[in-house]
Amino acid sequence: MSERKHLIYDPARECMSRDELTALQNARLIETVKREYENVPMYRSRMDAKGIRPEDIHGVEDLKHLPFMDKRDLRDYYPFDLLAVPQSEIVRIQGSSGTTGKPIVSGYTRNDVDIWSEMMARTLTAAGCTKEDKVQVAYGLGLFTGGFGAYQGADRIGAMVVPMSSGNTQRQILMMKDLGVTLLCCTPSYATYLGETIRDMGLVPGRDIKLKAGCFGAEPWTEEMRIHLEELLGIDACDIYGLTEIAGPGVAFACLEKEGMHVNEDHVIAEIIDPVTEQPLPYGQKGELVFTTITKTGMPMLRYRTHDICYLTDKPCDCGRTFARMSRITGRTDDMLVIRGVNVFPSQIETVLVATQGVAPHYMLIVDRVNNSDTLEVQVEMTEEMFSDTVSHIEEVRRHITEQIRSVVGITAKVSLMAPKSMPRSEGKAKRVIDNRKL
Ligand code: DLL
Repeated sequence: MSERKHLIYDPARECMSRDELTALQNARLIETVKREYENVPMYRSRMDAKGIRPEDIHGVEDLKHLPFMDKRDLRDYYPFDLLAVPQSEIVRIQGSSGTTGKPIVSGYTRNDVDIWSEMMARTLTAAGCTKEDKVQVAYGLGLFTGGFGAYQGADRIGAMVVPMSSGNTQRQILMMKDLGVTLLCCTPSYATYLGETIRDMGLVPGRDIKLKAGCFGAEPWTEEMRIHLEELLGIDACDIYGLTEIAGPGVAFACLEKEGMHVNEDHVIAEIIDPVTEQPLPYGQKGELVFTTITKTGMPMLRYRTHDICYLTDKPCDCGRTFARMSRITGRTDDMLVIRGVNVFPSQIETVLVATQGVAPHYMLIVDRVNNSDTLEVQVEMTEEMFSDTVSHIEEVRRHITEQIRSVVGITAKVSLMAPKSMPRSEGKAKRVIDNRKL
């Protein structure tokens, strides 16, 4: 990894001084607010209602005065009423089913596709990608931004792109092997599935499979899962983050230091707010991530509430980039389960499961309400070795997981150990929770 470790796509930008960066952000923010106010009636009326005029915004310091935007706005003004340009300027539509069902779409101008490609080129380079690499895109290519984002970034670098889209797992592996693919882009849950299938096919990473790195994201995953994937595939696994409304993948990316994700701060301004009081929180404090785009022209987003929970840090990174970093996402404000009054994030359970010997990282949380009381069942798959172990050892593992969950989360869950390969596999964003209380 050493020769690839500190590759930087655009050092002039990614390593600029914080003062230069702030000056750039200030100028771009002022311009964005002005354009948004002039061209988007919804945002103009929202600013008017708060008594704010574009002239009141002098830079990042004034961001806190601006009204928020949220996924609801994309639904209420669906599909085109948040465009700041005529529809004829839009060259791409990308969409997302979102985590709560109804679709949302975002329109991108040529400029927006360009900056998104640049952000993804930075992202892949940070994982060690050069034009010598062969990049397999196993994110879905379609309305979902994952596939196109990865394709555009690799294309910008000049790497050899293998645009597989998601699914067709055996064929993915055949191409990976025959073409000597070196970098894989997909969700972490699909990477797990691919890794297991590679082994089931009798192939050995490092010998038959030449992967050296993966850019995984689009769904929450834990540090424990990263370590598991690195061992399974013999690679460096980098977290990448993004959302359709802002630009798709590449809004933030891990470098090979793997300590948080650098936010592309020359294109977006990140804030953390307290989700209840809506007040900005300082670096280091966990809260809801909010983005303001400062170069996007099609559908700019001002103080867009992501509902993702993390913290920001401006501590210098050994890679030399000066962009602040966001931590791994630990959950969403809307996927927090409240079970018998206790707040539970699926990621807490994942941490316990992935760290347990004898179970595979395939799990499902089933929440229900029985006799007026919430119940949580954690279904997790056993490994083949565990499955053929003694009944008493299996029971010991089950008790261990129950204990760990109680100590980490604070509630007693029913733990069900499932037969190997019995749980559904994900080719895209994994569904980990079934909350029957919502039915
Ligand atoms: O998932 C964009 C993407 C594609 C990111 C490929 C990374 C890789 P959406 O479908 O609009 O866009 O979903 C955005 O996914 O608000 C987070 O809740 C979640 N998410 C994205 N990346 C991560 C990540 C894409 N690295 C929503 N860790 C976001 C945790 C993530 N959650």
